[in-house]
Amino acid sequence: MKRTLALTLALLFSLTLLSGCMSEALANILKGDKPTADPVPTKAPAAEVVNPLKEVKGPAEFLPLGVVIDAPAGAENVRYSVIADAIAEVQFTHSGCSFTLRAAKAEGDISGVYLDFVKTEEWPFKDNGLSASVSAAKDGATLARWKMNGISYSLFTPDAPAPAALAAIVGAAAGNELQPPAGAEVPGTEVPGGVVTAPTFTGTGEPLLYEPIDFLANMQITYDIDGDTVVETVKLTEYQDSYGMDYTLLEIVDNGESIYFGNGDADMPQYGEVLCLMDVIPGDPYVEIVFSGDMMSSDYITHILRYDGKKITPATMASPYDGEVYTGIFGHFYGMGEDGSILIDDAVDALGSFWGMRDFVHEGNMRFGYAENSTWTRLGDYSELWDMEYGPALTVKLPLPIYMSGTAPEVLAPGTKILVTETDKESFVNVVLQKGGWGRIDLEWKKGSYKAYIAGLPEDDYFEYLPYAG
Ligand SMILES: [Ca+2]
Ligand SMILES: [Ca+2]
Repeated sequence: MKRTLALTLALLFSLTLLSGCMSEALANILKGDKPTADPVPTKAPAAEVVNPLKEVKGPAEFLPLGVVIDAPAGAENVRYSVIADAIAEVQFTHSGCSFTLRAAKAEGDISGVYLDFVKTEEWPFKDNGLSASVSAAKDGATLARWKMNGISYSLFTPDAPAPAALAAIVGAAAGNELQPPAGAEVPGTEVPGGVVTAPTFTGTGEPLLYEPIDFLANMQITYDIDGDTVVETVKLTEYQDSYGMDYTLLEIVDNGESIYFGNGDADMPQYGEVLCLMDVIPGDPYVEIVFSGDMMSSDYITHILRYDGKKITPATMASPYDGEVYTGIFGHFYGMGEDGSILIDDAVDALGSFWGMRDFVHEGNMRFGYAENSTWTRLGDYSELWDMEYGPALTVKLPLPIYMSGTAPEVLAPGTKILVTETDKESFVNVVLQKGGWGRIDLEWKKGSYKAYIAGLPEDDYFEYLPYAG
């Protein structure tokens, strides 16, 4: 719970990013507009003003961006930022130079550095056939850029680093030794440690697919998904029936034979919003297929499918509402956390509706469930949302029992404004108060009802308006 909370409090998600589109701010940065920590004020509603550069607490907060970077061991003055909700940035000093390390799931130059470089060299990585492009300016300022697994990286220093130091830091960030050109002092085997790098399969040498292989654009991919060294083709077909309704069907073609998923055996998205291969369940020879999208009007479903060479086994989940086991996980697939949990975002009903994210874990046999102590945590910035007419903030109408800071019993007076930030959907919501502080409100959900009771009274009795969606 703590991790997800910390992770989400600091992030201003835009749903365009969730669906994989580049945010305008990011697009501008890639075009050459420098991010600024001090955005020009606009007349747009306060909630829409997004500061593109946001300092965050640590590398865990980069996970929603799908990147994993950190400063190397021995680094000092380490600072973490997220730019335009898309680029992870770590600033640090090392070996007498200041460095800025960036990573993003994006094409092009993410460095934000616009200098006239006098020379550019390709420095090869030792083991993967890739290289980093290293450019130096007249005064020694140096920029290294490389790309791995669909992620662009840059490392910039305005100082003049020793080639060995630069190679060691790039190598540490990339998880692969970098070889400076002949003549430069070759770094020892001692690469700075303490750097988090993408885990790798020990068996086949293939990267572990926490990083998804996205094939939504083509809706088709050829890959060995069952680990038998022969490739399969995975295809998504979108079609309309004679009434104009949209449907989807997944097909795996293995050795000339087709096997289907979605023809009546599961709720399916009307079209794909996430379609990728990803090793959601590690430790087996299979690469799972993740297919997620909207079934109809913001009812999302996520299918995680495993093909073992004979049959497709879909992920299931027991509904927290009625205990029934359903095929698929209700909610939109956001990605995976570094601990191997999967992140699902969805509309959550708890004293009104909000868009939240929660950790799920694989419990075995393709059954998924909430991670222990996880909660649905509101996504988005809510610091300016207190005075809108129909929520999301709630105005207390009846004296409301609450546990301030989770433990101190108190009663909130009518007129108090609160905002739901978190819920387990079982027994409580956490709220922040406009006047400051946070508290926990005990709720009871009766079976089959999306509305809850507080101290025996229906939730509606306590508030002037509850902003439920749909
Ligand atoms: Ca195969
Ligand atoms: Ca697997």
